[in-house]
Amino acid sequence: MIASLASAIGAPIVFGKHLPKGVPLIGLETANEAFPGKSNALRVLNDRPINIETPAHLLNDALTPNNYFFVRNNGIPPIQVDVDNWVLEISGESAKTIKRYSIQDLKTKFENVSFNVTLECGGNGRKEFNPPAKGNQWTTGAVGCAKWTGVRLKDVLQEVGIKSDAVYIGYYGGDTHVSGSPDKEAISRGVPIAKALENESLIAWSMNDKDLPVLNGFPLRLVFGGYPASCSGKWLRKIVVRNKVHDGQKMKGSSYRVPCTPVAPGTKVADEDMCIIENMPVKSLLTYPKTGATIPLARSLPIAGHAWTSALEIQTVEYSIDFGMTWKVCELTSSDNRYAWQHFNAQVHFPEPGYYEVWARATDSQGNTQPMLLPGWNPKGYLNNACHRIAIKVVA
Ligand SMILES: Nc1nc2c(c(=O)[nH]1)N[C@H]1C(S)=C(S)[C@@H](COP(=O)(O)O)O[C@H]1N2
Ligand SMILES: [Mo]
Repeated sequence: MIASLASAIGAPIVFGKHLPKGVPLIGLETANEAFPGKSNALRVLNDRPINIETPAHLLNDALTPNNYFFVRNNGIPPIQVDVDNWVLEISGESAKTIKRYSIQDLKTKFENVSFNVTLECGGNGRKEFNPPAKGNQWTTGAVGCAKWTGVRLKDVLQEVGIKSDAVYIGYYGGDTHVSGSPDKEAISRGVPIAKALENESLIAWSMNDKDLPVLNGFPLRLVFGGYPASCSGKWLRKIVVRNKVHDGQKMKGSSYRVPCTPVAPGTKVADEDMCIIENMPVKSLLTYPKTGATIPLARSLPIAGHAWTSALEIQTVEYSIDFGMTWKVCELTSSDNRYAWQHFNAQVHFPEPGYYEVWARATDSQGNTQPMLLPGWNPKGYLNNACHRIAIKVVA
């Protein structure tokens, strides 16, 4: 009994023999019945549609475990998925033919590849904007980095053939609109054709060497690094090659768009002055320690986290303990591949007992860096890449 608990918890239970019979361990995360495959340590923002985020300290792993990966649903996921009979159709006015593939076809006809790719919702950090924006009030947890395995979208598009007038691809998924209406998509977005043809753009069936979790798109999804995760269609059923910017659900109006030129907070912006978000900004997250940690003055504090960008790679990560007056450089790992997050760490010394904040700031290979407190306000609260802050108390 104790042995099986120890293996579930991932550590020996040192005084296990004294644990009263029938008493559950509070450190053991039980399966979450409402959200299959997801840890009950995640934070639920909405349960219809399901939107759940990951507390920063649970993102400390190099690759985000499937049960910790955030979920952003716009609609209701398909209830029963018949993997063997799942069909992906490739069509659209700029496709040379219409082709249909089973998952087995994809696995056998095209080179299977894996990339570690960070996915971040365009609305991550929305909670900090003022005046506030409607929508899920994400704090910092609508991000994760997983190993995705599948086939390159470009290989599949090449076999289908794309016409010279192709400018965009759009996706359709197997989820349904919250209203239950069968002829309304929950979401149907896409990317410019150049993005679709990138080496790391995938049609994936696996996350961290396991099937995709039901809530993350099982059995098939798109994965585009560096773009808002809304482009990475889940429960993927159809890809259309378009001769114009895809006009599916949540491509138009103010969805996943920001003002084409900066505006003052609270400004009303006409739809035609809103531009589609493409590359996501450089960002970082402190995943160790958990905010609120207390340490003795005599010790230095190890800090750790990840940084990511849509550029080639992260160049430096720095930290500050004096509200941004001075910065010190962290150690930084190199990138596994483009769009994988990189890990940083440092040993922090505090001069005297008291309250501190550790702030982290990343700079990428294009010289882009993070704003200390907030980037420009926008009506829908997208693209908040402000420095992440954690609170630390140092005691004598
Ligand atoms: N079919 C479908 N694909 C979708 C969505 C959706 O609701 N339905 N949500 C999108 C949005 S807005 C985001 S941020 C990502 C979230 O991916 P995740 O839930 O796997 O973390 O999926 C995208 N793909
Ligand atoms: Mo999103």
